[in-house]
Amino acid sequence: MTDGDFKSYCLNPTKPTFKAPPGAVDAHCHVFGPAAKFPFAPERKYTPYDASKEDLFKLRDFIGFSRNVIVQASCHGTDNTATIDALRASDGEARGIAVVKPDISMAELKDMDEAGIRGIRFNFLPRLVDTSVPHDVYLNLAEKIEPLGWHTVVYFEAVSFRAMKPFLDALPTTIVLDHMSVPDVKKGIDHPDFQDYLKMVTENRNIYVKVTGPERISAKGPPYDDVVPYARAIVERIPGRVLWGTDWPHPNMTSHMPDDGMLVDMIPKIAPTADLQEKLLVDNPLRLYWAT
Ligand code: 0GY
Repeated sequence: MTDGDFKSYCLNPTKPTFKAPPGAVDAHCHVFGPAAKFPFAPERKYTPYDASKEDLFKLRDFIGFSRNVIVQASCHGTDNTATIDALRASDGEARGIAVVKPDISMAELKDMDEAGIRGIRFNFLPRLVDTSVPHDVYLNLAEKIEPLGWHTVVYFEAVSFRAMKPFLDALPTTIVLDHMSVPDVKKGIDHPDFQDYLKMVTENRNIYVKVTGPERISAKGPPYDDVVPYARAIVERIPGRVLWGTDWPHPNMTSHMPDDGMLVDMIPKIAPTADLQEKLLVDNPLRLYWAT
């Protein structure tokens, strides 16, 4: 287990100059703890600082957004109580993504649905989780949650793209890819690795992509200009299947801590027209998370 180098998220973010359209959704963020009430998982690979639902909702208002999608992160394992506690406190303005055990019952899934969970996350990063679990285990889980109208959120990095593709092709649900699957920005957008990825997300109409996580993808650091062409290429190629989020409170960052206001000000660079912004921030997340 490692402790990150940061003791908190950015406490004094810049007020963004970009004005998000009414109803905008931050579709990738987390809550952590407070550990005294919601202990972290014993098998976790890092220990984040506490990041409360109150502070998440404060940030949402500060950056001019209306809603959140709270994603269960590996440090809370399969105990989704902190995520669900935040959903229940959100007055319907938050939905969630859970991480569940393979033997979870339909009754438990229905309780989660009632609380606002709308999907489950499969994490394939060796630095975060045990990646020896066979893909069939995840396929069975996806089949289990499909009748609820839920989707699967899949987190892997570009280096595993070719190994992951048959799994993505086999998933029966809508699929959301975290952090645009972390492209290697040193290769350039014309490299076959990114072009093949772009082709897959264009052709597989089950797939949505989160154009998030520039702080994890950039080789140069803020203001993450080296990530913009990747996000923009995806937004322009599949405008009806992209999502945006802050990734607050940026767990497990060791190089620097991003300014969430500055991340919001990247939006017009990656979605340059009002129409693209409306799809990215409102239409697409509402269709995926608030249709029921
Ligand atoms: C993220 C990214 C990270 C952490 C997790 O599940 C997690 O612990 O997703 C990461 O370290 O890349 O989505 O915030």
